[in-house]
Amino acid sequence: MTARACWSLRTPGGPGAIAIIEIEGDAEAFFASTGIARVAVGRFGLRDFFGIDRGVAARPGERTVQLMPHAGTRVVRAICDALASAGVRERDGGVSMYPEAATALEARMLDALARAASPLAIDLLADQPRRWAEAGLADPPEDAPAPDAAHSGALSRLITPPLVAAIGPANVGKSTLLNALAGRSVALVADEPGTTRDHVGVLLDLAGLVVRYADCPGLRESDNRAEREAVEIALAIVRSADLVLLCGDAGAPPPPLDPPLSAGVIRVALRTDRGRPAWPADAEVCAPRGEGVHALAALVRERLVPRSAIDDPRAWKFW
Ligand SMILES: Nc1nc2c(ncn2[C@@H]2O[C@H](COP(=O)(O)OP(=O)(O)OP(=O)(O)O)[C@@H](O)[C@H]2O)c(=O)[nH]1
Ligand SMILES: [Mg+2]
Repeated sequence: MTARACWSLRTPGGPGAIAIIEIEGDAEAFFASTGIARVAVGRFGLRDFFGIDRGVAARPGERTVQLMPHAGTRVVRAICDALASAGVRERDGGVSMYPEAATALEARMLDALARAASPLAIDLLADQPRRWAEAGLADPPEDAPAPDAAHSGALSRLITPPLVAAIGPANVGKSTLLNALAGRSVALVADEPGTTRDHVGVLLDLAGLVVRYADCPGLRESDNRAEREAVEIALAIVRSADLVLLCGDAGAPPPPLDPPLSAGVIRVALRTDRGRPAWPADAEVCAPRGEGVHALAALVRERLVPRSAIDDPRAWKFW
């Protein structure tokens, strides 16, 4: 199915007890295509919604079905996504988890605001209805071209945190760096190669950009199977990262990454209290003293979401 049924959310978005998702159209085709067990006209019953949640399904009319799942935003969103996958489309123009929104663009903006991870996103998103109106598109269609095409990808990182992976030889201070960036102790530190066995993943606010940060085990030869596997996992994380911090002791160069990465790389010289690096580092840090930590955070933000994108006054395609 189909354009033969469409859904709309009857209850306000945001967490609550029960949401009502109303489907209008060919109800029999709706049950057949979604796998939700049929409800007869005028009846209701407990139903499974795509394995996501169980709730009441009601059939107040021949062509109307109401699904009443738990109203946590994630549950509602997952069910709406599953409806979309089953071919049930959102009702044109108005369906919204945000009934207070005057336009579909405003609803999209409120939805992005609810999901946005980075503080930097808030003002930018809130300003979007004004910017789109200025561009002559007060309510742009879903497939409207992005006025700032060059920047949309970077700015989207303000909504969905990008992955930053720190990697390098063992015992050079990678976990100490993470603790300094986090401003608290999140990773174990010890003067012993192989201290980080499994990667440590945390959400970090780096100069206003929230990133998923993975502190990886040190790269080193080992007879230990678990340690070798930890290094394999670390390399897989690095391959999927948006940005890699290739860390090395200021007194010894970091290893070249082989194969070369598609992601950007920042070469970070650590433990600079023991001397200046003899290799071209992009950042020099002495984490226990806090030296170079803010500058590194700012460099990460600049590489992932450049200031030129943040300051671009044009409308941003954030959906
Ligand atoms: N002198 C000095 N020592 C540091 C500095 N940063 C970290 N260390 C010390 O270096 C040792 C190793 O630090 P870790 O942060 O555990 O190093 P790592 O790279 O995470 O090590 P693995 O997890 O084994 O790969 C610890 O004894 C730290 O206290 C620094 O800037 N200067
Ligand atoms: Mg470590």
